[in-house]
Amino acid sequence: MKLYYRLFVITLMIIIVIAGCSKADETIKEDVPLTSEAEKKDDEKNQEPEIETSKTSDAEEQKSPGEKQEISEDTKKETDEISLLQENNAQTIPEPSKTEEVVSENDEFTSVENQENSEALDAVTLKIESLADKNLTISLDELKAMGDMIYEADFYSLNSFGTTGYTHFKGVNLWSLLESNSLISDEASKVTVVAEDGYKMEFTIEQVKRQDYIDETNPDAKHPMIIAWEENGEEYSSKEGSPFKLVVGQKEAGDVNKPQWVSNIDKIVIE
Ligand SMILES: Nc1nc2c(c(=O)[nH]1)N[C@H]1C(S)=C(S)[C@@H](COP(=O)(O)O)O[C@H]1N2
Ligand SMILES: [Mo]
Repeated sequence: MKLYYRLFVITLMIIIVIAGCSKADETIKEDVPLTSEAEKKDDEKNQEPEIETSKTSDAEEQKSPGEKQEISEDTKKETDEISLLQENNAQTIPEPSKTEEVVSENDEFTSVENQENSEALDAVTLKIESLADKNLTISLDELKAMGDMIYEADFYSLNSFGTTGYTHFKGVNLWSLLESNSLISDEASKVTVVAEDGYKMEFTIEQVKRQDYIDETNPDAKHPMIIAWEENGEEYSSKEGSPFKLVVGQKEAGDVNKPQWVSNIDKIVIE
């Protein structure tokens, strides 16, 4: 009887131990999926911006098929704008590291920081390349101080779809700028304005020299070609690329002048 009792007690203890273990197992099993689900949610959050932007570019792609060359130019510009935005977004993420402290602690962030700084420095200068290696880099502040050479007016625009508009621009008279810096040599025959996205417009010296571009809706207007840094009272932000735009009026009534407005100028080449 004593033996049976002992066996019974031992069996009971074994059962209790086993039951205890499986309970503990369940607790662990419950913990595991909880953690991974929390991680999943975090991952989803991190991916959200990516999903959104890829949707945007899909929408952009759907716009282009079957449209004319002019449209694909615009679409390209818009796509470039989106990728620029994406780049900016990518650069916005490490922004909390902008304080000196974090920068010196983390080499990776230091290089991002330096890149940002050099891009910002590049952006506020206008580069002019000319024959005979007479290259010039002018800062925005220097341009703003050019007194007489500064031109401000409402410019009429007509694009190839027939869309029209008026935009107020302030900038420097391009011909005066080139002349006063002796950048137009006798051999020079053309001026090419090149944008950061590769878009460019080529002009003859005579076209750049001309000071009486018209506005077919305003008989009083006589515009020079200008390099604008301000549009409708607001300066361009160098965060959105080079803050310079070439602006020109119309050669004659009906002249489609808007495509000639080269935005985000990278450089001006005289050859
Ligand atoms: N850098 C750059 N400038 C550009 C273009 C471009 O693709 N890249 N497109 C041109 C064309 S075809 C037009 S109609 C106008 C459009 O100007 P908006 O974007 O201000 O409407 O910009 C012109 N300047
Ligand atoms: Mo255009």
